[in-house]
Amino acid sequence: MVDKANTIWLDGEFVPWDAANVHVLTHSLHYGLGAFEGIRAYKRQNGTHVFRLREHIDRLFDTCKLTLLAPRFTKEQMIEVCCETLRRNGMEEGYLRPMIFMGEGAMGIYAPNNPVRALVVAWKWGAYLGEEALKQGIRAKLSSFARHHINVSLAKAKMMGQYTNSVLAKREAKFGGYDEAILLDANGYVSEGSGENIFIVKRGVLQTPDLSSSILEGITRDTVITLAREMGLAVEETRITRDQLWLADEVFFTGTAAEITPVREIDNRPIGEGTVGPITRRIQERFFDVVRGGDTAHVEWLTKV
Ligand code: PPE
Repeated sequence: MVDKANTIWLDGEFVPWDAANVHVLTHSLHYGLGAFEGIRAYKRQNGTHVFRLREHIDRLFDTCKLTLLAPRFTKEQMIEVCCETLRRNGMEEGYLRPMIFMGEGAMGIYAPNNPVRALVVAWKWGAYLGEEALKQGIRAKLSSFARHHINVSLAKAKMMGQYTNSVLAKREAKFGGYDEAILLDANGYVSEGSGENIFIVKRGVLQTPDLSSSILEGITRDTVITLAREMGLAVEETRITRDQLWLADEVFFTGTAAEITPVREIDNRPIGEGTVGPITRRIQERFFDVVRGGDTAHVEWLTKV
């Protein structure tokens, strides 16, 4: 359950948490067209900072561009609203969820004159897959659901309706007793988790699916590629097959919510030793140092609240 905070920003004003409601004829509720983001703010020694806020808002507007939605607020306004939402709720750490969606008015698929609405809500979100998952790693399952083909949907959009694919895959994995799903793309290559990008480590080299595949262009993925290269590790953006995944020395997920979550088993096959691998551990430590620790090598990624 999400703990209630004080206030939510809806269409330009802050309203009490319980008053932030939308009508049942909200177009996006029926048809799923809408853009959203997930952003984390961390408490650092010198105060709360939002991690890579600019890049997340850029992606929010990219999703709007891809889906032909015209937000009524600018990027600068959305950035300020994100910070203000944290301030007004007195949150030192939290998860921000901006959303641009189609409101009520006409029904039917087209409905071009329905208002384009906007919200930003913040809540406290601990480790996405649990504290234990960060420390010990998780058990994942290849999904029977394929990731959207690049021309079936919009892989580079963080679009609301697209997430039924993720929800179906996640529920299938959980009902089967696993922690998370890994989806292959429509051609059979490894794509991503239900809400995470995926990396494998083989003979000391990191590999992750390339951007022309059906993956979301994850901001944590980019963070990890940057940090890994700075640490002297080789990173390849490439196609990965199912058997390469099973035979990897290490596997981990990346995402704003999931942060760096090690994967210790896939389809009942232990990954490496079946524990968290040494490179995964190093990357995880560096990541947490950069987002909430004392590492100041990437202050350009931090927005002070
Ligand atoms: N792939 C998918 C499908 C995805 O949803 C996410 C984020 C990522 C990759 C990683 O992207 P990034 O956060 O930029 O590194 N998933 C968000 C939603 C999770 C949820 O359950 O809601 C997130 O991590 O915030």
